[in-house]
Amino acid sequence: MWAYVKFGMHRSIYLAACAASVAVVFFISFPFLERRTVTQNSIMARRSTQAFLAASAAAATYAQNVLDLSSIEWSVTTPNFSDISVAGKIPSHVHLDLFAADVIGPPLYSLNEFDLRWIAFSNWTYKSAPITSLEASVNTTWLVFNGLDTFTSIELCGQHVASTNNQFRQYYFDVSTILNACGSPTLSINFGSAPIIANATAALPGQETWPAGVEQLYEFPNRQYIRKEQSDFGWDWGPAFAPAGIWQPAYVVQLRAAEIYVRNTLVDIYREGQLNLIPPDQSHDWILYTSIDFLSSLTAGAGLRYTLTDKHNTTLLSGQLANVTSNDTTISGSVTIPSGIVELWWPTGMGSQTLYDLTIEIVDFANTSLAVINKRVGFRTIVQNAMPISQEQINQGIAPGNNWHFEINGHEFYAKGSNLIPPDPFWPTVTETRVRHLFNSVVDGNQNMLRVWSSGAYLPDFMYDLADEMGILLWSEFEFGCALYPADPEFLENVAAEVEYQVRRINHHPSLAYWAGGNELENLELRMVNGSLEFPRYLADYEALFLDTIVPILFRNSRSISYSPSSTTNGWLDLDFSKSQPITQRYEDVAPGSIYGNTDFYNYNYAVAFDFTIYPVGRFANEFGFHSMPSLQSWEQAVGPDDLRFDSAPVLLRNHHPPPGGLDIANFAAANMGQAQMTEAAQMYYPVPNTTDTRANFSAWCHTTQIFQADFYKSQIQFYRRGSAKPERQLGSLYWQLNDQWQAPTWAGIEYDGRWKVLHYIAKDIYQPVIIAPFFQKITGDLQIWVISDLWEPVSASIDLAWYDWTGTRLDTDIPASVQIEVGAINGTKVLTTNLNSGYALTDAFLVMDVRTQGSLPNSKETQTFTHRNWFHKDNLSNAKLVDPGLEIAHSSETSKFTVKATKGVAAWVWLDYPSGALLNFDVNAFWLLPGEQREVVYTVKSDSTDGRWVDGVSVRSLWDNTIS
Ligand code: BMA
Repeated sequence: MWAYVKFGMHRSIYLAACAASVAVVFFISFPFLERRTVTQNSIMARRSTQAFLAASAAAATYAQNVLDLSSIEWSVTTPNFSDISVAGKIPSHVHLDLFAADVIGPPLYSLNEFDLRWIAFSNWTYKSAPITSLEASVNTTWLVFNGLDTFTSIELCGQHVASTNNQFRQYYFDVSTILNACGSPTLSINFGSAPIIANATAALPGQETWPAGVEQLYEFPNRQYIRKEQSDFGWDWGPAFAPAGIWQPAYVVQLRAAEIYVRNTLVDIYREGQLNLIPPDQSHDWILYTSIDFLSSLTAGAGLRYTLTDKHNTTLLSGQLANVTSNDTTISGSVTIPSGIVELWWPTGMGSQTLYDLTIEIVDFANTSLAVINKRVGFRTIVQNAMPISQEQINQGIAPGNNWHFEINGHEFYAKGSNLIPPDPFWPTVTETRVRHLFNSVVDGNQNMLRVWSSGAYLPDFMYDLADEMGILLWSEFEFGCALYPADPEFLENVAAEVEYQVRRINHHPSLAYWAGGNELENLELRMVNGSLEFPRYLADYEALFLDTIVPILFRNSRSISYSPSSTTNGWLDLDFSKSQPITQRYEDVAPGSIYGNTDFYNYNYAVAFDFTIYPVGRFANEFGFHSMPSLQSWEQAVGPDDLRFDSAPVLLRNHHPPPGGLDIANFAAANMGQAQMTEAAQMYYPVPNTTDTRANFSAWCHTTQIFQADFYKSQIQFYRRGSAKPERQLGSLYWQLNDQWQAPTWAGIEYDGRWKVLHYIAKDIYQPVIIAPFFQKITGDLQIWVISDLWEPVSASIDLAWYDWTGTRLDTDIPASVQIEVGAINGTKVLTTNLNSGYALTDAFLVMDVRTQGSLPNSKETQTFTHRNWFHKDNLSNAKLVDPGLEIAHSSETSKFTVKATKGVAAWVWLDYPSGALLNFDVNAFWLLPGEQREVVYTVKSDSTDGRWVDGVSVRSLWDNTIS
């Protein structure tokens, strides 16, 4: 049993909730509000709370006195515990500042998630030292906050300035009058407990409610009533810290007469005449539209100048923007950019990521510069095409209904990728280095699109910048998910301000691919209430928020980006651009035999995992998955050596699938269910480890759960990709989920510190441009073999097929040894169908399939050879008569390579493992070898604290090792 000690004392706390929306005073007795100092026996390195958002600060600071509030001293105190007073930081969270001051242990260690709940149930005050560098002779002084998490009451010089209640808004306040009457100004930002305020908001008279279960309850309840990162209240892959703090940069801005401060800039680049959701005419010129939000006021006659330069610093175009309009807060203008002047931006694998520097200057009537804004932009169109299937498409064999795919610069392409979750429960620890490693893995993993899942936070600009450079398309979402949301005027107004700010901030990034309103709202949430008498009201609320509020703001600001209210959807039924909200959703208005939207698929009945006949048939798969354990190396960062067991409390209770469903920290039943799904699946399909070395046994079990996960995803990805050749004309596969935000069993393919699980290697393999794949139906015994290509030109492919037994002896069967086929552009071809119910005794055999073709990547003149190997076994490997493959491994430091050889028998799921202390990836892993075959494995080291000694700890195993006791 685990040793959580619940201190018995109850405290009554007086909490002055500071949300404007909850103007009530709480008098609450809360049993969880007990403070524990958690022991720091973690080897987890402290992460610097580096100012991750410095790069996303408002771009121009021109001639004004701008004080970055991170440059002065701050203290953090709480009225709930008078003995706590520590140094505070900006940007930061209370947990991070308490950890830095040794008041608490590492939040992600062991069971600290539960032990630190007292922080979330307390109020916190960030108080500045006296601000001494302010100027007296200015016209106006402003406080600008790019992000406050979440409920604050702000005081300057002891006077109330404002209250805030939305983590995702930028707030700015004119504090000139307060400052005029203040000698030595100090700023105090009082954070109210988000869980307590969420509960109080839910209990407000007249508040919207929904049937039980509509809010998917993870840990803290009532997240849907507040505008805070939804996964801060717990999720099935993460902890619940509900952190508070000044999580993004903050400034004091002082302006003299005629000075302005730019606080946000929209740039929208689209083809002349382009409308959202409609494929534009690619021969049209570009329109570059900009709209700049500023503080203070502009004198009459202000204008806009621009310069567009390329990467060689050569100016392509410059001059005045036309159609300039301005008001008290915003100035806008546009220019036509002739089509041929600029090169297109393409996603990775489809061409180069050409970027341009755009400089915009706000000038006064005398052409004197008032502000300069720099943005890096790209020229591309990206459309989510959900147009009705045309007769021409039907004639090509495409099923009727609607399209659902993306088009880049007028070209369909196959979207390959995964879903991104917040990389850390504490965003201020998310540094550029961490994201660069992660995004490098995305590109190395043959992925071109990430879905930025919608119940985290809007990504900081530096993440979009990296995606712009690396060619990763970011399907982005507004932060709503797995619940229905209120639609009272105050809530909608709050969301409107959030949407306006975020859309304008992000829109210039060419990597921005799409906006969706929220996660699984249409396919899951609305369906959950569909039978209810209240359904019309729920639907009206849903449309008020996700159509009537969001769409006019988005479409007014951006002509370049498509939108859907829900990530998983049947798409739109009608578009009418004479209305400010043009979209009518289709919902369930579907005709039999027609195919409309995208798909989402989870099935924890592992017994049918490889039965592809139950996978959803749609135009695009935007979520699917199954969880697995992280590696031993990750677990060692998170729990003590004695806890390295599936049934230790810290390991078990970090399994949040299915979610604990509340604040009961000891929900062993739910956790056990999740563990059982993984372990039973492993047991069903593979030999499982049974050694007396408990640490090695734990490690091998963790690894085997990863093999099942990867195998299951591979089976689905092959199926979805084959859909490009089927009537569904399926054009996308984004699995759940790319990354982790702590060390725990989750759906991730990449662990918290960046280590690749088996899944990421297998996804890399099966996301190659040309693949060969088996499709076996147990019931009929039919085996089909397909070659699938997402190249934009047809190719001719050579296929080799051979059956072997586990000793590596080639079997004599009547399957052809080699076949030649043609595969169309973004299409697939069936190589053959055979039946395994008769003729073969193949229980102890497996099929090796190789494809080889020559072709070019899109927009590349270079011809290259594409090869892919796949394998198929009719029976589960748990029943296979595996033999010792006699694996040998050798290292060459000159070439940064390992050579792995099978000397005796077939090696299934060969796995190179490396020790803690370094972060690297191999170019290939989790492959198979026939006896006598060897494979060179290149490695790329991303970080190393072992002085190169990690090499000595590299080991190799295959599934056969699971059979040794
Ligand atoms: C889907 C996602 C997430 C969730 C995942 C795994 O529902 O949208 O909300 O974490 O599945 O359960």
